[in-house]
Amino acid sequence: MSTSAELFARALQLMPGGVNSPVRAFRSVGGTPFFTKAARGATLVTADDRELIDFVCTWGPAIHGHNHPRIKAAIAAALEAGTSFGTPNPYEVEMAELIIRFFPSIQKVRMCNSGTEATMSAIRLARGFTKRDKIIKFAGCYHGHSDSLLIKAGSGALTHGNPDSAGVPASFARETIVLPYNDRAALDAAFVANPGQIAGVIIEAYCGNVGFIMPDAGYLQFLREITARHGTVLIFDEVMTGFRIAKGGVQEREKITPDLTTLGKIIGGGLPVGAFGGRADIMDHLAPLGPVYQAGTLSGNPLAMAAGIASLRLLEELNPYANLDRLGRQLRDAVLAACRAKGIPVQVPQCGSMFSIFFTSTPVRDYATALTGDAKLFGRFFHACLAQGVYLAPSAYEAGFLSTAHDGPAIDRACTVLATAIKEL
Ligand code: HOZ
Repeated sequence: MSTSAELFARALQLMPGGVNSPVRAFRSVGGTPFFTKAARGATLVTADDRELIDFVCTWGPAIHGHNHPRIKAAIAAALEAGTSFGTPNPYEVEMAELIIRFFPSIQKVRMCNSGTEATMSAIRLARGFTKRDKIIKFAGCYHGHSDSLLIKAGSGALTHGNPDSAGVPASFARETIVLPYNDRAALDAAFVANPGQIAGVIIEAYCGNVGFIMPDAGYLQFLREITARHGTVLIFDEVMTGFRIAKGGVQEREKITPDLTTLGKIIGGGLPVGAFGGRADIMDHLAPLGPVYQAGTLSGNPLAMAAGIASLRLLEELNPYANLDRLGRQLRDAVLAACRAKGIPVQVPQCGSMFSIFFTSTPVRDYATALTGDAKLFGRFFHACLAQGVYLAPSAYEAGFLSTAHDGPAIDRACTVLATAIKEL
């Protein structure tokens, strides 16, 4: 089999930047990406036959570790019956029942094929429901790559210095108001300045795309109150956090009922999927019942549904959240202790199985403070970890993820590697 270097040389001739998603290209940490030929548990196996402890977890979905036997078996069983039907299928109903059971704010749900589709559709629905055009998003929050949302975005867009993408018409961008996260006064001012015009507010309730950032106490409650007061649809983007921070996502942990929620990642068990759902009176504005159009040839795909159902049923059975938080704290404490010993300023926001490492003395609570992190130092740290067999997200502005498969030797070994890498920085 070809090495990563050989594959990347070929890929560069065939694909822009040699990748199918920009953050994979290692541009912000330098060097060239490895190629993965297999994954199991907490481990990636590279084309060069290296085994890496993986803290990206395919950017969130692999909460049970890679290639879990129950999910594999569910996909194999579904495969026997066919790969796509283009008609309603029984899996979709079971998936909808599970989502609605775990997320009490969701009375009706629509499946789609990615988180980008879910957020794009939720925005259209909020606009169609309220008959208003403007939306509010928060700097550094990334809600996929549709036009309305690719403004001051995090994730790969920020990583590559392009948070406002070329190709988004200025007339579209004008309908998107971007505010600082965690800033109540800015929210108040935006509603005063745009009376009766704001269709929806979309937020990564816990940000995972500018690194991991949590809200100040009471901020999300304030957001709920102000949107309700103005008849504005509150959309929680829980593509990353849904079924990860808690079974019912951030909204369960924070006890908040948004009007709409977007989901993805874990509900596909590693296959491509997205979903959005919420109040029935809003969801019933979707075609075929209502005037807001949204569709998809592969939506509710039986293989993706089967994988997702298996993943959600495992979560129900295992209730792994306390254990995942223990692993997250072990990793956080190892990094904090090593940085303290070395005299390197660091912030390690962590909740359950999500975390970030910002090399800065400034507490990180929004986009501006995330940018105070030393990205060059992060790049050196990233490569020192990779050299010792630990794979962190290849950007200072992405969250890390843990899985149940990290429990045991993997987390112990990873903590040693991270601490040694810090010592040698
Ligand atoms: N939203 C994910 C990372 N922030 C997607 C990964 C990607 O962009 O490839």
